[in-house]
This record gives sequence, structure tokens and C-alpha cells, in this order.
Amino acid sequence: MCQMTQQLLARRKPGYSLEREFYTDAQIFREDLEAFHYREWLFVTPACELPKPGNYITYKIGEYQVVVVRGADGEIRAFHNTCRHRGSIICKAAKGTTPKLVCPYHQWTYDLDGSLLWARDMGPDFNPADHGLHQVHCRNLAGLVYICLAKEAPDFDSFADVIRPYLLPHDLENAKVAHESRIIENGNWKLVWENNRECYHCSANHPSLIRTFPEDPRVSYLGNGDIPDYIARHFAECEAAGLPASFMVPEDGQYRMSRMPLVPGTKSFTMDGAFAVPNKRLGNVTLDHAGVCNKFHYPSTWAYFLPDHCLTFRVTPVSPTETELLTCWLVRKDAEEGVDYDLKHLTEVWEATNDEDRRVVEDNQLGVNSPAFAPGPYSAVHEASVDAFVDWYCSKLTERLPAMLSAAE
Ligand code: 3BY
Ligand code: FES
Ligand code: FE
Repeated sequence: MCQMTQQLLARRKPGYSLEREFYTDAQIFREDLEAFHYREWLFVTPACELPKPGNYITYKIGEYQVVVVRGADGEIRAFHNTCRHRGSIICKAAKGTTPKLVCPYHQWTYDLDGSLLWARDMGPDFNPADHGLHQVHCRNLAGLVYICLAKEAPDFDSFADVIRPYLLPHDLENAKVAHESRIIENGNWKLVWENNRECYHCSANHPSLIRTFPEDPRVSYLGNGDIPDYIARHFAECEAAGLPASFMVPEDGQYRMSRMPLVPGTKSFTMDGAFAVPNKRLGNVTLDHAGVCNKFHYPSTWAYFLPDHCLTFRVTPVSPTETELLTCWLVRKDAEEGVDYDLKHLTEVWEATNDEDRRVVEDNQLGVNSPAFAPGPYSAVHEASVDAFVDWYCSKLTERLPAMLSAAE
């Protein structure tokens, strides 16, 4: 079966979108999960969702069930959310608070650090120490919690060292989630990403966003390294104010950081371009026109860090043609709704933008489902970043499939 994927990869036409099967086929969907989501570091939640010991969130990705919980020692850890007795799921709510992790089936009881504390009538030979929850790799990067499901996680530190200086001025550890939206887009996860990587669709589809987000494709992606003067000046101004700004992309293109100007005269992603939280800004960015610090990191997240608030996005494949998008709006933890910010003013641009993106992704999926669909060419001006995403996907899948194929034999 993998061979079909290998043949499709081998005949990929550079500069063109992928063939239909990549967006529709159940086998390729399983291969995607295995090649990407089961082995890469994945963003799961802002750490401020778990401010106190016992706060947890659950996360389902592919066949895995995960619980992320803050321990009594303040550490955030992740565990497979499957009981070491007969495997029941332990935490069922999307989020909550609990002093211990108690399995609903036979009440095996685990400490917040995953160790088994109590199991009734298991006999003298039973050793609780052998039955702690299976741990999932978990790291807190300046307030963004990442997990990795692989037995051996890829290196996190070199990525974290690049990203951290961009994030620290935004002080995400002192944030709270002012609003959260969870939507299902009826489209393959790669269509969601491809759409995010270009603003070719913005003028026709994002009337609210383009009030503040520049349509210049070089703001979304500086693929060819030629930096226009106004962006170079913005980088210099930010860096003089102590804010890392320049474009940062690793050799394999898996992530990108940059701090980009917004539409002149605007300061934040709001309908009027004004700060949504003017007097209790999240972070220490004193430069009003610092613009937006843009982060993307395949395959799980993009995010925007503004001088007054921040937005995180989490992308989770659900089926070949369904993707969950979780968006969190972060404000300073002592900012009060109705006093320091108006919720509609804070959220309306990205509520609308997400809905518009959902619609274009769903329309894209419907057309790709047709047997008449054939890959079309990307605009070199506007879609270089889409092409770069598809290149990253194809090269990693090509590299990883042979080992997956032999492991399956
Ligand atoms: O349109 C989108 O989905 C986003 C907006 C900003 C960057 N990207 C092109
Ligand atoms: Fe969890 Fe039995 S399955 S206690
Ligand atoms: Fe969009």
C-alpha cells in the first residue's frame, strides 16, 4: 500500500499542488499520522491553561489519547490517557481540575506525576511502581506546551533556542485564555496548512483581517531572501527595541519566526486596528508598532504574538477530510473582560477569519474530491510558502516511508 504513496511522491510535479489521493485516501492519512504526528513535537496547549496543580487538558490525536497535567511540584507533564489496569480512558473531559487521576472503571488512582498510588485487592505480588502511567515527552517552551508521541523524540532544544527569544517579550506564562474556539474544518489537514501559508486568498475572503494584516506575500513568507526596505527597517526598529524580529527558518523549513509590520497605522488584529487590551498589555513590548510576531511550526501550529495579546492555533487531523482547529486568544492574566477589554473587539477578526478559512478549505476539499481534479500550478509570487510546505511534506514522507514499510512487514 505504501508503494502507492511512493509512486505518487516520485511523480510529484514541483511547483504544483499534490494529487487527489493525498487529500482523500485513508491509507495516506494513516501514513501521514505515522510519519508526522506520531513522531514530531506537537503544540498542545498554552501553559496558562494549566495555571495550578491538578489542572489538566486531554488531547486525542489519531489513535492516541493524551492527558497533560500540572503536578504538585508545578511541572507540566503528559501521559498516555489509558489505564495501566485494563486500559480504560482515565480523564474524559476536555479539561478540568483533579487532585489525583482516578480511573472511572475500577478506581486505580494515580498521582499527578503518573505514579500509581492505589489499586484495590491486587495481591501481595503486585508492585504499583511497575504500573505508573506511560509518559509522553512534554516540554514547556516559554508558555507553549509541546508533546511528542515518539519513543525517542527528535531534538527539541535547537528549535526551542531559536524560538524562545521571540516569545519571551510576550510573557505567555502570565497570560490567561480569554476565549477559545474549536472548529472542525471539512478538509484534509494539508489543505488547512496550504491555505494558511498564503494570502493570495485574503483580498477576496478576509475583509476583516486585511484591515490590519498586509497582503504583501513577503510578510507571510520571505522565501527567496530578498527583504524589502520597509521590512528591513521594521526588523531594525524592533531589534533596537530589544525585540528579535528577523526571519528565522531552519534548513529543512519546518518552522518560521519573524516579526512583521501590520498595515500602516494599525497595531493589533482588531476591526479598528487599535489594541484590544490597551492598558493591561500582555508582555513587555513597549514598541506600539512592533507589529506581529509570526510563528509557524509544522505539522501542528501557527501563532501570532502582538504587543497587547496573542493567538495560538492547534491543527489536529481527524480523518482524511476533517481537521480540528483550536484557537486560543491570550491576554494578561489580570485583564478583566468588560473592563480592560471587550471580548468582541478582541476576537471578532479571527473568529471571522477562521470561519472564512474554514469555508475556503471546505470548498477546496469538495473540488479536490472530484475525479476530474488535477494538480494546478502555484503562483511563484503568492504561493512560494505553500510550495515550501508541500516540499517539506514530500521530502519527509519520502525519507520516512521505506522504514515504515519495512516495519509493517
Ligand atoms: O489567511 C490566512 O489564513 C493567514 C492570515 C495571515 C497569514 N495567513 C496568510
Ligand atoms: Fe482502570 Fe480498571 S481499567 S482501573
Ligand atoms: Fe486565510
